[in-house]
Amino acid sequence: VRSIERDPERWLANRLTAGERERFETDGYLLVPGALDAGEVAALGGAVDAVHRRFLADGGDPRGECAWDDCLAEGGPFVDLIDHPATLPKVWGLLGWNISIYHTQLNVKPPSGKPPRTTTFSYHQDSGRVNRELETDPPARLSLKVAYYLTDVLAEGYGNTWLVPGSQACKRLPLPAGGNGQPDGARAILAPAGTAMIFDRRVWHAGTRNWSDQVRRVVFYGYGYRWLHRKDDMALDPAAAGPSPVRRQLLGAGSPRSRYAPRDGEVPLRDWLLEHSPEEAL
Ligand SMILES: O=C(O)CCC(=O)C(=O)O
Repeated sequence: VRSIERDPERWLANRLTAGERERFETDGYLLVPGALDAGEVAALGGAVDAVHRRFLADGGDPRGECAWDDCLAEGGPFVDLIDHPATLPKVWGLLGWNISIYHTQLNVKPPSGKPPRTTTFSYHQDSGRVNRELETDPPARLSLKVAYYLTDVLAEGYGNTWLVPGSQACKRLPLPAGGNGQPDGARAILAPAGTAMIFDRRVWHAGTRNWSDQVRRVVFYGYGYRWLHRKDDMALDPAAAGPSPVRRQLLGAGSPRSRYAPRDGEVPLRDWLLEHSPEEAL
């Protein structure tokens, strides 16, 4: 079994570069092309479809969006996304080591069968009440999400994520008058299957209707500080994730006090960085 402890080079090879940091800080997101190989895309696609079949069997709309929280609890190929070598080094590069997963979601958008519309999409910053209850302006970053694209989204109209680059500094987003058209600077994310998109929770973004004839499948993994309360039940049996201490950290292991005031040896990712990439262990 692959693990960061056994095979550190696979993770070290993908550390955040200065250019990637600058792009993330400027735009509020970062694309990681080829994060998943074809085998991973196929395995995850199959696992997503299995959940989608349950959604349909429970009366879900075959043309509607299926947004299924805590997909990590399904186990199988979702487990390897906890600490994926293509993305985890970017996540710790951006947030540091005192992190864990707070939320996962799989998202299936079948062809809606509807004609395209020019109505303004539903832009939001992630984390609901956080945006009202944090009084700072600009808002605090706190968390980010990694979106893994499991189908090609190569043009507009395919149920793309839309976002406004640079808007992570904004408490409010000016919207076009009359509810028509998209805000200044908004763009559709285009990505072949296997791409990961890492985005700041504060960047204003929107899910959109799928007007194409192809299903869109995406899986989201959210990472935040260990002192944040998680959003999901996170029902995965930790034993199913194997013995990796870093994985266990990312699943939420550790004492409540260690989330705020970790002592030496209490945060496995910090210990790992101290050994392998000490400048990132600060
Ligand atoms: O489905 C999408 O592309 C966007 C989802 C979204 O709005 C979110 O993750 O908060």
